[in-house]
Amino acid sequence: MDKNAMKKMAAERSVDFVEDNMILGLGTGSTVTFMVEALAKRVKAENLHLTCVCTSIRTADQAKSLGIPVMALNDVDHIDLTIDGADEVDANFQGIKGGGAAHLFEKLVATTSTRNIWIVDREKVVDTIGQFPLPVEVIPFGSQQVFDRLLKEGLNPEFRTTEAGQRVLTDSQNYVIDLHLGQINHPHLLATWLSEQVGVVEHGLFLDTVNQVVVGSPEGVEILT
Ligand code: ABF
Repeated sequence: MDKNAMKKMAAERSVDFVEDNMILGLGTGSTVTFMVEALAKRVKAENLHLTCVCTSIRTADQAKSLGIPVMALNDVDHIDLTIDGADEVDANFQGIKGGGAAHLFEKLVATTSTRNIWIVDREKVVDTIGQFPLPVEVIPFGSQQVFDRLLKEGLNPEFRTTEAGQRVLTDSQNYVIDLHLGQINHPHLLATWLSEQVGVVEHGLFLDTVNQVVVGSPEGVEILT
C-alpha cells in the first residue's frame, strides 16, 4: 500500500472524532489535506456547524474553498479538538513537526486545544525521534549568528531551501533551520535549550502534546491512545 493511501485512511478515520458545534483546529500537510476533504464531505452530509482555526494559509485556503467556516486564532477563546499531521512520533507520544514549515502556528493552535489528534502513516511511528531533521524557525535578522551557534553546539544545522536554492519562508516570513541529529535521546533538554536561544522563534519538538495518534497502515487503521 502506498504512503498516500495510508495517510488518507488515517485522515478519513480522524474525522469521526469531530462533533457538531466544535471549534476545530486544522493542521497542515498532505495528510491534513486528505482530512479537510473528508471533513467537508461530512459537514455537507450531516449539516455540521463547525468553526475552524487553521495553522497555515494553505490549509485556510483549502477549507474556505470547500465551504468550511474559518476563524482567526485570536478570535476564539478555546479550541475543542485539533487534528494535525506529524513527521515523527515515538512510543511516549513525543513528536517532531514542522516538515511543512508551519510548526509555529501549529504549536500555538495545539497549545490552545483541549485535545490533539495526530494523523500519520505507519512509517512516522518510530522508537526514538530525531531521524527526521528537527525544524527550528528563526527570524531573518541575525539568523547567521543563530546558525553558527547551532553549529558550534554540534546540532548539524542546515537552512531549508527551495529547489531553486531560495530560503524557505514560513507564513510569518521567517527562515527554517533544520537540525540533522539522527537521534534525540533527551528531547525535553533540547527543547529547553532551543527555546532559550535568542533569535529562535519556535522549534518542532512537540512534547507532551498529543492525546491520540491515528495510524494508517496496510493492515488498516490503528488508534494509539
Ligand atoms: C504538519 O504535518 C507538519 O508539522 C508536519 O511536518 C506535517 C506532516 O506532513 P505530511 O502530512 O505531508 O506528511 O503538521
